[in-house]
Amino acid sequence: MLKPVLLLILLLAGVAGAQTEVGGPDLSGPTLTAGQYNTVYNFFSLAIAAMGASAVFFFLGRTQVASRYRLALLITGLVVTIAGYHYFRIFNSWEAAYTLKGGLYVPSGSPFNDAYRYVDWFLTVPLLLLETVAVLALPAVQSRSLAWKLGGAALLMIALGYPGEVGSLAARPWWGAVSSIPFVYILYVLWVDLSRSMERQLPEVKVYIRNMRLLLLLSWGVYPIAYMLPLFGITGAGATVGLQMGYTIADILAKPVFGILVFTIAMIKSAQDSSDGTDLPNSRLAGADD
Ligand code: RET
Repeated sequence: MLKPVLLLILLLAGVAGAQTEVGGPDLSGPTLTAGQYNTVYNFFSLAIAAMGASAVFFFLGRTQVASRYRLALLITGLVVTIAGYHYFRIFNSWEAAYTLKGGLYVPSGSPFNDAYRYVDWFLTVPLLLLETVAVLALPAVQSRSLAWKLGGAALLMIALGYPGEVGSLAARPWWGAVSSIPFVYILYVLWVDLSRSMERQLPEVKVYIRNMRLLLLLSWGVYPIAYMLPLFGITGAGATVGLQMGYTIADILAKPVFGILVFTIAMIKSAQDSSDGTDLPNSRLAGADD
């Protein structure tokens, strides 16, 4: 499983690299008003604060839950740390991409590097799915199988979307279409496979798992829609600002807010485990025991 995925990623990296060298898209942005520039600036700043603060919360919060759920919180903490770092880089790139001239923000010639998002997704999207599987504390065999299916599909989805993002506009729908195959598969696994394993969860936890899936669908749905916008001629200052705001809101929902749901599930399940005496020292044992 791992080898074909790695080979495909290397191949796509080559395709994407070649495409950017032979004159990829024009990376210099449109001229912005001070209001437009500052709105994006403030949204990036908000994302850095949200990711940084939630990282502290999830790392410290690990001690509040039973040991079998600590892995889920560790992964959640890592996801927001990685995202915080990338938002810091995106923020710096945004600052460098514009200069103030006559009251307007004009492109400085240094391109705004939005590809940081893909680097971020490549690491955090599989981890988000692993954190979802980890907090369910299912039997070990079931957890492993779900983790491979979801993690592998997430890597493929991002790797297949990237060449369309950096390549020519004509190629974008094709890459978008192939990248949507693993996306649909992830949704299928979450709605069909996971529903089967949900039967053994507490009714209270079931509600949170449903909300978690719904939040995932709503926030993740933003990315393929945003990807398609340039194909409908939606470009220019308004589109740039709207897109960056949309991505930032979706990222905060998909990572820190999603993480809070994971934390809540871990708390409820920990309380239940200690009341019925099934709080075992590690998740592997707990899983095998279920
Ligand atoms: C791409 C390419 C076009 C088709 C599809 C895509 C899906 C992207 C997704 C990204 C999720 C990102 C998350 C980030 C969290 O901060 C790659 C845009 C389906 C679903 C969750």
